[in-house]
Amino acid sequence: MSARKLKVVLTRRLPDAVETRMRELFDAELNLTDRPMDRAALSAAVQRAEVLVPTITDVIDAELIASAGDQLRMIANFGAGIDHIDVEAATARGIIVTNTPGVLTEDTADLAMSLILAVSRRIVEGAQVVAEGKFEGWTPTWMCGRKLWGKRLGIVGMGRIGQALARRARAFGLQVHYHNRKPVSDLIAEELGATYWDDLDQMLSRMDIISLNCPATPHTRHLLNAERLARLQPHAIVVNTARGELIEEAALSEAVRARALAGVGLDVFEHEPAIHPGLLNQPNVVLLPHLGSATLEARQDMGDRVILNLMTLQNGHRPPDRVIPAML
Ligand code: 8YV
Repeated sequence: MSARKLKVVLTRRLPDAVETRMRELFDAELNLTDRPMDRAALSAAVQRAEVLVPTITDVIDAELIASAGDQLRMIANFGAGIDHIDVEAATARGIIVTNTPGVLTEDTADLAMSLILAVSRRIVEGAQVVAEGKFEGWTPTWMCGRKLWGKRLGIVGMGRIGQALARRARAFGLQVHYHNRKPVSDLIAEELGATYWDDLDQMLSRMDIISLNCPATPHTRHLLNAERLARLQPHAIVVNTARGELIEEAALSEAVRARALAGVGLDVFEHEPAIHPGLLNQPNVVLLPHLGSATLEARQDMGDRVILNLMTLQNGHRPPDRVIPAML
């Protein structure tokens, strides 16, 4: 006999194939307008859903979790980062939290590498010159960026995405350095030719390129603050495809305008979707609208991961992608 279908509430539109499968397998309530749910709508959702499927645009804090009905069994996030969910509060109420790890690793690493290339080689600036009809022919000294080959890349956060970036960086001739809570295994360190720095400040002052690839937690908020930004070399560039909260955006804007930094590439912002005005319209700043996992394949795979977690719960098993407070 098939299990009773779980009542599932999706807060946003997901890819068609994912939504269709969810309708087949569960008692799934879709958000056909794709308008983000406001606080009242979210609060009503956690009072009727057995599983809530939120995204990064939903704030699932302790207060919202406290207002949930006893029927809420799981919060199955469509996305890897879970900094918008109070996992401790959920776990304390016996509500399972899951995410979608692994399936957006390669795409996010591609985007980090793209930003490194775009900033170093002035790709966006060059494309803009052409688009504006201002290209008047090649010159020996015009639009020179910086060579990647042989430079030092410092990766902050050597999890899945950090390692995937390191693999790409090696192919571009970059020397890989990293800071992490603990060193990676000898096998991975050898494969990546990666040098570990337990002291972030020491690493920052020696790198040509810094890439942020760690999760946002209370410990990593403003990890790059004014003091740390001042440690960077003036020719250094900073790339962030992780979470905006990792950087004190006002201080970054000041540093880039004061030429204390050579360039910046950001896919995420401290007060997303708002962007510090000082970062706008700067030739050495490349800004993207949170595109890390924005491929058709990754979004489908993320949906499949959510379905897997839902299905295992429905069948009475432990969902594979549970996030537990000790992991944070
Ligand atoms: C997702 C992301 O698209 O998965 C993540 O952590 O940052 C994004 O690339 C987003 O979180 C969807 O909820």
